[in-house]
Amino acid sequence: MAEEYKNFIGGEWVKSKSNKTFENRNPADTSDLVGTFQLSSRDDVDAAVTAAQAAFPNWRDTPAPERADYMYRVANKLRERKEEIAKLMTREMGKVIAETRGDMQEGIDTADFAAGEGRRMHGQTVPSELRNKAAYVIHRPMGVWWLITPWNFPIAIPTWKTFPAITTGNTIVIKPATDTPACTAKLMEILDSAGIPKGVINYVTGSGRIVGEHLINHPDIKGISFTGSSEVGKRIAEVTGKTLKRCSLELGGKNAQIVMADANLELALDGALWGAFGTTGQRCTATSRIIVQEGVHDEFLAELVKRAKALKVGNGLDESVEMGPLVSKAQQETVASYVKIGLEEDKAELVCGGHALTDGDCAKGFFFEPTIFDKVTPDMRIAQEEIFGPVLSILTVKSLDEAIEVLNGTVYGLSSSIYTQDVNSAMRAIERIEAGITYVNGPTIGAECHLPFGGVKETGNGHREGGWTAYEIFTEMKTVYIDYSGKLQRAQIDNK
Ligand code: UN1
Repeated sequence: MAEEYKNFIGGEWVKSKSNKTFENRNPADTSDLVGTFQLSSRDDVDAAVTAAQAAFPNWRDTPAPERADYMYRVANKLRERKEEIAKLMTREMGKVIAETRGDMQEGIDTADFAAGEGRRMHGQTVPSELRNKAAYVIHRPMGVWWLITPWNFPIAIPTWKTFPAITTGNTIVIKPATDTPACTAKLMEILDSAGIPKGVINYVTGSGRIVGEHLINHPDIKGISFTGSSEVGKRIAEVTGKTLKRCSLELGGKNAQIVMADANLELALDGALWGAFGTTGQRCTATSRIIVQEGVHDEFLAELVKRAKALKVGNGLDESVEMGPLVSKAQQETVASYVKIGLEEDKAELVCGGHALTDGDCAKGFFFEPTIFDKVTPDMRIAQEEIFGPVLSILTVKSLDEAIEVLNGTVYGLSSSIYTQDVNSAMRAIERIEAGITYVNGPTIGAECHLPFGGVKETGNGHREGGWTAYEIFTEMKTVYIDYSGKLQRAQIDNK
């Protein structure tokens, strides 16, 4: 009998008032039921916000270094439970065990970083124009934040949002994707066992439509942090635009790796394979386009296809497997539909993969072959739209200028990469690529948790979650002036 997971509200594990649950199954083997989860209603959401609101004043007034101390304990508990939760994550989400260990490690690193950051939370101190007057900036917590997290990084992304949000003194309600609620429940257990006061963290599961729309409009929610599709992000921005709630969005990507003719091809191949097929192509940062300079195209493609075909696809709990399933049937269908779209394009040529895997053990889940299209042109849908699966498009260009133009020619701008041994090409690309992240001689994936993470254009709305910038997102800045002259000093603008 699979475990029934409950909501976590006000420090208690409680059932939904709806009395309804939903199932979560292993995408590598759908006979494996990971658990049942609460199909929450608006009443549950309201209860979670009320609990978070009630916990806020005391948590806000707790010194930040004391709040950060909890993060040390959380980091240690994550370390202790790394293997157990990594295994659960592979069962829940499908990515291979080496990668779910990595996802846990990102959570651990994020906790370590939060623990240190709580002792900093720098505001600037600058001189005043006037004598006997001080001027500086402090960061104040805002209240209840609503965090909406995706399924592709079931621990790392919830930690990116939760740890800075609470270390800066906010309280939270988190709603994980319906495909990966179990890992977030484990994160709640860990935060709770680290002694975080009741009501600071609250967790509700269920449909985005029911839980989501209600929360965006909730008057007690002060900010919303969302990672997911550009379509949903735009809807959140529209609603929060009307109420002027803060919202931090990390949305789609159509990330590209440029391979210049002077590149170390061996390195570029390693990067392409890992960037495109790691996490079964289901990272926001995944490489979905290779922009290769003519001259090395044939050699590069032949070797890439050989390596992609050799990837071992299967259940990610098997340590020798290199690529797991897609997260769900719906995702598998989306990927298949994009292969069809690619095949219908005039010139695009399917050179590898293209099919769902249905033989042997793969019949139990949502597997798909590593897939490569060659002769893709920039206007094709497979070169423009986010697929979120193991489908890679190869585009050929003549020059660096053309490569950058093609790279920039989508609505997205999250991650990017250039392989070249020419420092001048690298520097020009760094300056001109429109993306939040550019790697030189590294794949588009693998961002480090202590640096700003996010993108430009339709990938986001200007915020960077990750690193020290996350601590700015979750706080209001207050500028403080202290006049210790003992008399009215008019500001310079008023007395010159
Ligand atoms: C994501 O793809 O949604 O940069 C996040 C990376 C990881 C995080 C990716 N650190 O690959």
